[in-house]
Amino acid sequence: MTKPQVLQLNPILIPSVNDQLAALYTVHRYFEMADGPAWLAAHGAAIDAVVTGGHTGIARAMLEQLPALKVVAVNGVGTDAVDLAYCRARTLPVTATLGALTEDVADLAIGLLIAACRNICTGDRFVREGQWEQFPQPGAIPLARRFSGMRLGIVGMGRVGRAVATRAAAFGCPIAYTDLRAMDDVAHRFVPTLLDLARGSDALVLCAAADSAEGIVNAAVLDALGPRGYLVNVARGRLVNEADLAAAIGAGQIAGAGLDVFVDEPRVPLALRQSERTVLQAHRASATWETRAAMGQMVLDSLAQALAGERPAMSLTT
Ligand code: 8YV
Repeated sequence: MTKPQVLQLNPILIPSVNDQLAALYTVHRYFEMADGPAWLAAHGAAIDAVVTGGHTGIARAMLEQLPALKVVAVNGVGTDAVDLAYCRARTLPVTATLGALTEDVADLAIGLLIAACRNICTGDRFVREGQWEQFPQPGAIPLARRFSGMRLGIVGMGRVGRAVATRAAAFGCPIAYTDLRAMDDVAHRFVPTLLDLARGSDALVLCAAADSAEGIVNAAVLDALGPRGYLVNVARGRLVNEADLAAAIGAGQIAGAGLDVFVDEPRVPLALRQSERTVLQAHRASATWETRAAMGQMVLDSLAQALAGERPAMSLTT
């Protein structure tokens, strides 16, 4: 019996997941093809399933070249790079790895915030580059800012937002949040507008889906956050107007930022790369062995379910 054909748009970093994919399916690694579009034009009609990453998603034009497709399995939780309405109309399941990465993303959010307000990366460079020996006086690095007790404004109170709140509560941080609506099962204070949340917070942590929230963190929000305020983004780069953020960082309009995601990855504006106020990561919030293994298993399960003609348990569209 011929194996189902899987088109893989992004690498998976867990060897056992790749082994299982290869054992069960004929896997075409799009990201390694010399001429992907030409391959797609020749072979797209035979593809049964797509595996992609959250940030990569799949272009609508590519979906239109895959008439036999039975599932798009996103190896991630963000589906903003997939046209869900189109997939719904095609009764095409789009699955995500719901719940698998919550803890790791929340861990990194707290880590980035502590790193930004305690100048951990500046201190690391200071020691690593031998500057401590050159400038041994205690004032060579400016005093930092306390994290415990900071007023935290969480933008997007989904799984990750809630996990950030749990962690921050253990640090004695008063927590408020904004979202499309107040949530009955969340005890923290709801603030209807992002501007008001920024005004009343020492740090904003972005945990929201980016489906319809492009550029919500703009100059006005950064201004409201103020010169003692920090921004953390572990969601999607395009939630932020990056030009406004670069200007605010450069001018000291906010105190600092911890960023895991950017508008045009892997390109990061020079102003953000050169500033001592920023702590930067290369979209790594879910990048642990534990989480990526759990995500990979969910992708395998979703493929198996869809290709057996069942509705995948993690489908968002069917
Ligand atoms: C991953 C992500 O980096 O879950 C998401 O939406 O962006 C990240 O977890 C990516 O999906 C890995 O494939």
